[in-house]
Amino acid sequence: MTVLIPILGDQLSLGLSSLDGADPADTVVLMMEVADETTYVRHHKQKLAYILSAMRHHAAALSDAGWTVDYVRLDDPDNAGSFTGELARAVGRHAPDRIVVTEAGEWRVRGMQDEWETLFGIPVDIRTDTRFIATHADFEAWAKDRAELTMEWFYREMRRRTGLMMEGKKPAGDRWNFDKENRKPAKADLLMPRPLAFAPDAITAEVIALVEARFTDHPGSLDGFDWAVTAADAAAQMEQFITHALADFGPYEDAMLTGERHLWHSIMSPYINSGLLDPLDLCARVEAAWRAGRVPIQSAEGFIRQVIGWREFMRGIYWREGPDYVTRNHLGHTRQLPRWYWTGETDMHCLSEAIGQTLATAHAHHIQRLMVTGNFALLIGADPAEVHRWYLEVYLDAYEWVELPNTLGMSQFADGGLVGSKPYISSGAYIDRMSDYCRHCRYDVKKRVGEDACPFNALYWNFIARHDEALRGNRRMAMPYRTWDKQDGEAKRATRAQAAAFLDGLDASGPPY
Ligand code: FAD
Ligand code: DLZ
Ligand code: SF4
Repeated sequence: MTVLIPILGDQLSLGLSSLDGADPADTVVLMMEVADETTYVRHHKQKLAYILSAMRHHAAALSDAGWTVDYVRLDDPDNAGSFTGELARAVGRHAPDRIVVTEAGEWRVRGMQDEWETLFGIPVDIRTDTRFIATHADFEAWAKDRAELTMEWFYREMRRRTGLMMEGKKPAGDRWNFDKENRKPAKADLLMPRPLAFAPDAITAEVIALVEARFTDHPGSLDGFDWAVTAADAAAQMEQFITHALADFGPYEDAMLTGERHLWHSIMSPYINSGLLDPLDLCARVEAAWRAGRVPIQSAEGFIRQVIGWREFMRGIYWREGPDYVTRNHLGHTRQLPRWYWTGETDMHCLSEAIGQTLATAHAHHIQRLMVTGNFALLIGADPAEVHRWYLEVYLDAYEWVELPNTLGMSQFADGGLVGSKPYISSGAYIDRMSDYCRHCRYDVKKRVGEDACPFNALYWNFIARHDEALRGNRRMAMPYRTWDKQDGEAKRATRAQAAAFLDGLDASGPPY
């Protein structure tokens, strides 16, 4: 009797549910590098190098733990190029009696898994991914009778369920949320904590050469690749964050600074999304740091809310809304993104910083994604499907289950308010308040019209005017509509003309391929 256990590139956890109860003596673990996964979007080169290297290191860790691993490399001449094709070859090689697999993270691959039983004529046991707190059924049970899905209520459920930051039935510190103490702008600080940098070992160097040679038309640069690619190194990065950055995570969560890529963020998303770190273990360590008096409550609570609140909530929305979620376009936006989204070459400093760092490292922090690149894409009326593809391509942590609801829902309002009750839009004033970007920019953030006026300003009011019908009734949009209504006809006309001229001149030409 042989059991075949395929492990996908974002399932790199030794405690994966498909391995539960398996006997190494009669199990073959299958890992597959396949062309379809490396090209279903043009992933950033660092994302490809990270996943392939982490997969190869994980295969070694599984072997060390006593498992028999059948590993198919991308450059294997017989590689079938797809999960299903490679599974067919593995069924031929090993003649398994059954297949056991942990459910895939996204609809596209889940659809393949559902076909395997019929295709191969053997039982396929598709198991729940126990690395998440809420199962699909749990989320459905929570969501089904609610008029609105509010993350905060879901988050409280997750707190109760995990016991994280709880004192019996009450939240630690007697409050569920300490955000009032957060959201401060930051000043340049020479003592700012830095994440660890991991020099590529021989396996990573080999993968980097493969990616460099084979994926020349993918965005991003491989220079300076310094991601952790093993569970041990990811754990060291976690300790670095908890020891040096977590204390100030809360206060500076929304801050942005020129040249500072990480600030007090954890950079944990690549590792928890691919399986090198366990999100609950990470949260338990964060809570322990607070209980030991090493970090303030607003930082520990703020961090845990992102992981057991937002992360789980986004996954719940993704699976509940179904495979058609990706086609939503509530505001009817159709514009292509400017080509400089793939080069960073724009004189808008905030955008050149956020995009430049993205191309250099395959990472940007949340406010850069939401209030710089996302905000701009929404204000110019970019096609949400294209915006979604861009985010899925360029970030190391991007898998559709988490990227899509963040992009299409939270950032582009394309689901009409399911994830966010109002569009996340702002003029230049917000960026000026939360960053030093405007001080380094050729545009004047205080101006709305004129050659040197910050483009965000006219675009913001143009968006408000353009979407009057869709948004005026939204009570959270009452304030901007009141302000717009108070402006005289000439000011309105000049603002809209400024926005129209900017949009006309925008190099809205889409990706360079
Ligand atoms: P930290 O600021 O240190 O936060 C801690 C952890 O909380 C993160 O590691 C992450 O796991 C979790 N988290 C925080 N915010 C969110 C959120 N909104 N949704 C889900 N998890 C969250 N996150 C991804 O993991 N993958 C994506 O593809 C992704 N795409 C995004 C696209 C857009 C348009 C936006 C606005 C956000 C996106 N996010 C995505 C959420 C968030 O920006 C990243 O999780 C975060 O920037 C990762 O950096 P960090 O690990 O330093 O996060
Ligand atoms: C993202 C990715 C890439 C680029 N390559 C592979 C691969 O070659 N083999 C693999 O098993 N997984 C890869 N992945 C991650 C998968 O796309 C991910 O596991 C699915 O999206 C899960 O639904
Ligand atoms: Fe961005 Fe406008 Fe500030 Fe320039 S002035 S950095 S374009 S917000």
